[in-house]
Amino acid sequence: MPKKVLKEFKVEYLQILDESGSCDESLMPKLSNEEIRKMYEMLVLIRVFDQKAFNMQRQGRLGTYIQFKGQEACQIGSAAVLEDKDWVFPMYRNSGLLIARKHPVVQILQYWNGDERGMKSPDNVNNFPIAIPVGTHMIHAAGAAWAAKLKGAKDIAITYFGEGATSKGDFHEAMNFAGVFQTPCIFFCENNQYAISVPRPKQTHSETIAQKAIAYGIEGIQVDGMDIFAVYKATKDAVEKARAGKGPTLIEAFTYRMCDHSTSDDASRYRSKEELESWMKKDPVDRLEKYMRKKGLLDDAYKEKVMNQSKDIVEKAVTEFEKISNPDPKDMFKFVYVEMTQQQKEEMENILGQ
Ligand SMILES: Cc1ncc(C[n+]2csc(CCOP(=O)(O)OP(=O)(O)O)c2C)c(N)n1
Repeated sequence: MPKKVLKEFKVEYLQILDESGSCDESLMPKLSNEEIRKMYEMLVLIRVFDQKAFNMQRQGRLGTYIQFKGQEACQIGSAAVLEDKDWVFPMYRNSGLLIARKHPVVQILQYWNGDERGMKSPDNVNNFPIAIPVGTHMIHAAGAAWAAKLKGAKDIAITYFGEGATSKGDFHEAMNFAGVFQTPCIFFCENNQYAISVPRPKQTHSETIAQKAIAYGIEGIQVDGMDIFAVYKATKDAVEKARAGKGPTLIEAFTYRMCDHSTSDDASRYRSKEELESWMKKDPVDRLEKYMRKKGLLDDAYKEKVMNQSKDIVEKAVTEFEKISNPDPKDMFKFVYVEMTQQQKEEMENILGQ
């Protein structure tokens, strides 16, 4: 007996700007030249920061660091849509996103040097601290979005995570909750193809991450994560929908980590040089640059100016960081609760000998 088709689904893909820097004008979001320049300046700034932080870790000047090279368009393109009061729940690979969200560069360095004070969000900007545990912050975002809805506020929540995190229960719980309660929550997956050394096909049998939304009655879309205009447009659509009370969206940004997983990793042990090189051709910063050259928005002098101003911002932050970076190890114990427990006192004594 032929089976009846109950329902059919599709997964949409969005690319606006291709590798050669040509853009599909019919899909292009409304952006002024000034807004495009601002995006470019942010892309360069966070790339310069990323490289500097990595170098500092290698020089023994920073405890640890998680690079995001290759994923800049995901972070800058989506942040460009958000308002300060929106609730942002980032992951460890989101230092670039935080910079775009007005988080002082000096504090980000402090944080990666083990000083938790670095994660104090600037006043009037609703950034949560980055989540080091994989995926746990997705449920916080679903809850914050629900709170905004109950309060009748127009704020939305957005959470960022890797494709590996979608194998965790937290992802499914958060998505289910957001779907059932139609919370204004955006799930932004930076699918960089690897969860440390585990490639995406070993992480999930789904062909896309976007299709996982279907199971929860949520809209899902895959975008070219190296294309800042596609990321911007998909996030803008999702944010407008959420603010209008029309529920959550899952955005899968198809991207690549052009660096090691962390400063304790060596990606050359599990990825080929050829694979990396093929993704380098899609580089999000080069791509926007090509587009801007074609449109007369960028020339060599402007490019150099942006590079110099980025280096200047980062170097100033490094100098300031090195002046103030002297956390007292006792703080780890002293600031967990208002008063230290007996156990903490003993731990402090055992570890620090006082
Ligand atoms: C709850 C938890 N389990 C395991 C880890 C160790 N760990 C750190 S990163 C990572 C892989 C995550 O991959 P993905 O979610 O794809 O994000 P990506 O690092 O690629 O950006 C794992 C397993 C952790 N930090 N937290």
